[in-house]
Amino acid sequence: TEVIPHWLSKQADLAPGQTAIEYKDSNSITFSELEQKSRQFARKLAALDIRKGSRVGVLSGNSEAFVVTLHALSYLGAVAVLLNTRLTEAELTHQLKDAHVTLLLASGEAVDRGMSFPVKVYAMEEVEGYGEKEVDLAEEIHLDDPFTIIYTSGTTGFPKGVIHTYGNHWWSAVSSALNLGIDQTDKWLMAMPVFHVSGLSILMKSVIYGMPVFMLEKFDVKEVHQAIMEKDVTIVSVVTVMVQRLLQQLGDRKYPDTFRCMLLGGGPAPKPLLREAQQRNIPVFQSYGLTETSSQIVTLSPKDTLRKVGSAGKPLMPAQLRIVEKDNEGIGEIYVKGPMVTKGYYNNQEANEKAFVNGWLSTGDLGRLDEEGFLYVADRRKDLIISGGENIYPSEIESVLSGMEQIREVGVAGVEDPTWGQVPAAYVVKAHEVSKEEIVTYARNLLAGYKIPKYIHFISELPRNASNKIVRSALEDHKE
Ligand code: S0N
Ligand code: AMP
Ligand code: MG
Ligand code: MG
Ligand code: MG
Repeated sequence: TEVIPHWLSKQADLAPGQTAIEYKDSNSITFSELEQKSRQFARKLAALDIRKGSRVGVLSGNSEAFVVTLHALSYLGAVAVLLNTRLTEAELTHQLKDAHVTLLLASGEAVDRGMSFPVKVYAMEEVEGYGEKEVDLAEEIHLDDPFTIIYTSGTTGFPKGVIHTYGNHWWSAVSSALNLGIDQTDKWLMAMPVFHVSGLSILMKSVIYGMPVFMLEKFDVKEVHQAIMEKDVTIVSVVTVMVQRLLQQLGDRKYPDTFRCMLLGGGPAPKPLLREAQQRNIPVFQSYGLTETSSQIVTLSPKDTLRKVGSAGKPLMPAQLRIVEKDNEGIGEIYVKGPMVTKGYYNNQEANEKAFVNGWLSTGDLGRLDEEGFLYVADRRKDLIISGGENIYPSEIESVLSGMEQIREVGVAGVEDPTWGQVPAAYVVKAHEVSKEEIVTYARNLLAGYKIPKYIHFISELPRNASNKIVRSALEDHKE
């Protein structure tokens, strides 16, 4: 397996005084400081018996403590299981158990939510005060070793843990650089959550390129706007709803010429929005990627936006893409292959057997390639709802709501929403009297806020096909 020097130690050697992370209050930390803190924190974590191969849950929003924790785990060879802070206790517990997590590191804020978990929980801030244990820290990175696990939902069953090796992150960062280029003045704004690859991949690019990241705790439109206008940010990653908010915030003004890339991913983007951005000279790079591809794997550059509006572009240099089982319009399932693509889901042989065919990953997404090889993702998946960049599978909401005694059966489908793109609507067949409020209250305990159905309709029966499966596309027409 390929071996490289530990990337943070290397960066601390190559560019010790370079800024690694900058914050909105103008404070910052260099690669050399980040390396020292991370190594120190690694020795504190070693005292908690974290070692090579340990799977450690990390529940935190964007913060320096998160970045230090992540690198500290890499110095120990441990695997970081990154948890979405919007999830409920029930959802998190499932992921902790599925990933065989032995210990959870949580931000103070997450600890304050008072949830109880099946593993021991340590506040990251608290570990800060612990003593250090003398252990050997990794000097090298083996690219085939697993580094992170991020859960992503599937069409059926529970979410699956996507394993990213160091090599996946390495190749993702390199592929992106071969496309966007690296400029000595680059500063990447991170308002995307660290627990999605959209955010995590920015941290990986930072340490691999030696590039500063301007880190915000979360997406706040005023703060992001101000950072682009005044803080010499050159690149920002966004989802569609963020572009909408940013355009509104921008008003008649213009971004600085040094701002060179707004990397848009995580779901479809309405064509009028893309055209507006183009007209206003905003350098939007539309992209296609999945948690499984460690960040974007297909990207469209702004020079092609007008000609190819709605396309996600072409696969990055080391990536391949093909469309399988095309219909008469050329639309079929998107398969991808490349060194940034995960080698598999954690402890899930069934999902792995389904997802991989001769080294290709079947994405479950539908799309077509035009005559020049540009990808158009088709808007036809009825089993997946993307709300503000968060994925929601109807089956997950259906199985939770069916657990309610008053509900006989339930179907869930996405409906269009001007803010979030799509939101879930539930179509409920009652067994006993129940109100919409009671259903929402029940769901709140078990499902993240963005998964709570925005609409609930009571109907007398669900539309089903000949094989008795719910026809989700017919639910909206079945409303009474
Ligand atoms: C859009 C965000 C920021 C909205 O959150 P906001 O405004 O901060 O809300 P809160 O104040 O926290 O909550 C207020 C209420 O709003 C509800 N809510 C929050 N988010 C959503 C949502 N998405 N849908 C519906 N409702 C939402 C809350 O629940 C709360 O209501 P109550 O109190 O009733 O619960 C936030 O949603 C956000 O950060 N979204 C982005 C998530 C993301 O990163 N998605 C991308 C995942 N995909 C990937 O990582 C692969 C693709 C990829 O790598 C990529 C993607 C994009 C860009 C670049 C790349 C890349 O290639 O690198
Ligand atoms: P996740 O793995 O949770 O990050 O979600 C990835 C999913 O987002 C993909 O499987 C697609 O369904 C969707 N997606 C990503 N990029 C695009 C795009 N450009 N157009 C439409 N859907 C997209
Ligand atoms: Mg997914
Ligand atoms: Mg969210
Ligand atoms: Mg029931």
